[in-house]
Amino acid sequence: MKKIITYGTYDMFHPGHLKLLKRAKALGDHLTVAISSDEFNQLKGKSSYYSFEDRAEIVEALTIVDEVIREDNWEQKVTDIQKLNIDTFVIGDDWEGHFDFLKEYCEVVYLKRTEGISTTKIKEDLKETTK
Ligand code: C2G
Repeated sequence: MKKIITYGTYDMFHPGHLKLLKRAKALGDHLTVAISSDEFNQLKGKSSYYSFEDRAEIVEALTIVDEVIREDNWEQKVTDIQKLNIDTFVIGDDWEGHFDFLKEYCEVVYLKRTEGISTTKIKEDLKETTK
């Protein structure tokens, strides 16, 4: 069984998130998604609209997702990959090159980001329409 892992905040779940997860799952048989905790989001300089619990519940409900874990820090990826016997680490190409160090432990794949959509853009567009 080929195991895939990916990491992210996944706030205000949108088509860009879904397209990433679908392509990640298509690379293997089992997909684990590590959802950034609220505390880790602060470290990332991000504040999410929904709590960790709500963001994790939405992603966990997807049939293409087999497992959800917490992402609490930058350092846990290596131990996650070893502990979970991960074959492939996947993330959007906005992170191109940032996680090449994981190539020592598993395959690393950067998938093209879906253009024109982001949680930030959704918030900005909504602000415009409600003016
Ligand atoms: N994504 C995408 N297309 C978009 C928006 C996001 O493909 N239009 C992808 C990102 O590249 C990422 C995933 O969806 O792979 C989740 O995006 P975010 O929730 O923004 O995650 P991020 O803040 O990038 O967290 O340790 C890694 C970090 O936790 C990644």
